Amino acid sequence: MSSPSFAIGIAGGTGAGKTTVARTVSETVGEAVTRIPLDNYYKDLSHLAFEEREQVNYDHPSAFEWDLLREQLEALLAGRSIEMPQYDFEAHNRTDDRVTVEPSEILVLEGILSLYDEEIRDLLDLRVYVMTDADVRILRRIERDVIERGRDLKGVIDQYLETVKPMHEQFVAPTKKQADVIIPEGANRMAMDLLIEKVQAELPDESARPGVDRELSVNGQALD
Ligand code: UZR
Ligand code: MG
Repeated sequence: MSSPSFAIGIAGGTGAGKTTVARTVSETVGEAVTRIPLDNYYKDLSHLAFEEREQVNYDHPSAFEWDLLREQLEALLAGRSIEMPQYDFEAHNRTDDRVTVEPSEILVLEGILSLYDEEIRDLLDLRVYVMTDADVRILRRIERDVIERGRDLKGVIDQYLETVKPMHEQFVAPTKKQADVIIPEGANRMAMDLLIEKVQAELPDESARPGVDRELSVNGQALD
């Protein structure tokens, strides 16, 4: 990779559709896109017992290791590979594995507080906030936590009211003002088309852009 990366931040409440937006960009554009889930930067809580880890407020900015995220984002932007931590939601903890992530043309940082930290924001070229109604978000959260992650419904509801909702209002929702673009209802088709078009325009390889007619030059000399 020769030219510097283009970094996108995708923030928004739990269940807003951030992961779907990031995944759609990544699947459509392909290898040039590297996804950086903010979840992987939850602090290592190995020193706590499982019962204690269950009580941690994961929606508060203090739950994240911002310095590590900043350092690794800077490394990727400078063209260096990183050893990215991995997170286990069942265990509420960082795992022992690290995954080597190579620098790439497009970096997509995705997570509730992606636009929260000023220094992280400064590293981003495009700041996106995904805005979805709270009722839709809690229904998606129930579906994910209860059906996919096997948590009990009462626990999910209590956690939502005790921490997820107040922290969203205090820390996540205000970052909307930091966004360049607000996408309603998650991965809506037109917003995705526009975002993907922008990403493709940032790719250094002309041939990767749709609509560029490579037949118009001979030996690098334009024919027009
Ligand atoms: P998204 N989260 C957990 O449920 N368990 C953990 O161990 C770590 C995080 C939740 C976190 C937040 N809050 O609301 C959500 N809680 O993951 C953010 N409680 O992820 O944006 O994909 O919903
Ligand atoms: Mg997600």
